[in-house]
Amino acid sequence: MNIGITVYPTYGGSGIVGSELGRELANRGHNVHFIASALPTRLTELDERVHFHEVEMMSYPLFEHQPYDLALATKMATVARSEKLDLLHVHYAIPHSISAILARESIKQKRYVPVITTLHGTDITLVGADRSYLPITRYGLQQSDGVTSVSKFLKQATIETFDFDEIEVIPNFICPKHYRRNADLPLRAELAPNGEKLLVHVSNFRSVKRPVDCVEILAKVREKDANAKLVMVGDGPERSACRYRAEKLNVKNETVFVGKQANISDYLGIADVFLLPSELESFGLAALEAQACEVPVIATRIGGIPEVVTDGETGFLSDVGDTQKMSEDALKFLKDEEMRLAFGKKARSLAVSRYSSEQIIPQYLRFYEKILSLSEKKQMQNA
Ligand code: GMT
Repeated sequence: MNIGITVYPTYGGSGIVGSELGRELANRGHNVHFIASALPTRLTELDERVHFHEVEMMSYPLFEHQPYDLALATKMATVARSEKLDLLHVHYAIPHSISAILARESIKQKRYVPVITTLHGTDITLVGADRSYLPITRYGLQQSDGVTSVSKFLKQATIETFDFDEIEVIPNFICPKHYRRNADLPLRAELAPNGEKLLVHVSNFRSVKRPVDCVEILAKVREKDANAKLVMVGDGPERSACRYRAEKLNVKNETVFVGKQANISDYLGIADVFLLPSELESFGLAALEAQACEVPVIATRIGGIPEVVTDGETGFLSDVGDTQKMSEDALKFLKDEEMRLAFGKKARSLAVSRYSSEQIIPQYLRFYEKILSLSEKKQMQNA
């Protein structure tokens, strides 16, 4: 197949999933055309099957705000025709599904290119649910040829907010070869030179991730185990609030901010416990990546997290903001190595058996085939 994929290239889980999906599809012999404003961060290499088409923006004094959605639609239509795309698969509804529908409609006399929209989370739960975007998001869902969501929770949230239920749940995935335990890396010696225990958090430091709670958890853990350290991977708006809290709680020297990293799997591969105290999470990709690296997860019992983290088996779940319980749960792992290892093994085995790319990519391919055959039938009826 010739597949067009659009993602937000630099920020957030939806871009990661879309990019990894493209790479996996190319590995299986498909031609993948990324259409985005910049090269997606996880897409470091292009080859004969992975192409990148940059959305060009014309700057014009009349445009106070550049109409990116229209430039994207134009690029999608151009690429769809020149590369004979079979379908356009967009990640994150706003504005990608609207641009794709516009592209499809603008060229449909020559070639009908079905649009598949994958919902990731805040496109439904925050942005899409806001009154200013709700009607256009609903239109995007209704007009897409196929819609998928990354969790059962997100499907249900979409039904409730948009009264739209034609959604196939296809969960996020990991490559088990890439995400694996690697505790002997020199990185471990660098971050824990005196055998410290490492609590690791990975996110884009938006307030919805509650990264400050990680610092609270560390401070509470250190009251009982002075050997614990916190490694904060990523960057974003809450980073300075985290630093400030670390200073206030006297754990500044034990909280290491390593910023954005390309090699997330290295940090997860050496972690002892992973922290994800989010306020909202439709899936929690970082928790899945951690589990694939045999790292037990301390997270909140919200959104799609309970679909990914099995409370009492692969980690422990708490109410949002309950840093006391989260710190007690983290301590259980730090104190009992046998238990930590057992949870880690179970976490890896569930991650691989339910969410490996070997399981999930065929689900996308079957969905593509279903949508292509349905839209072919529709075209024949309309002809
Ligand atoms: O929260 C983010 O990091 C950004 C956001 C996105 O769409 O880029 O992430 C969402 O999609 C991820 C991949 O499907 C999910 O793992 C995250 O749970 C989800 N974030 C939220 O629901 C807050």
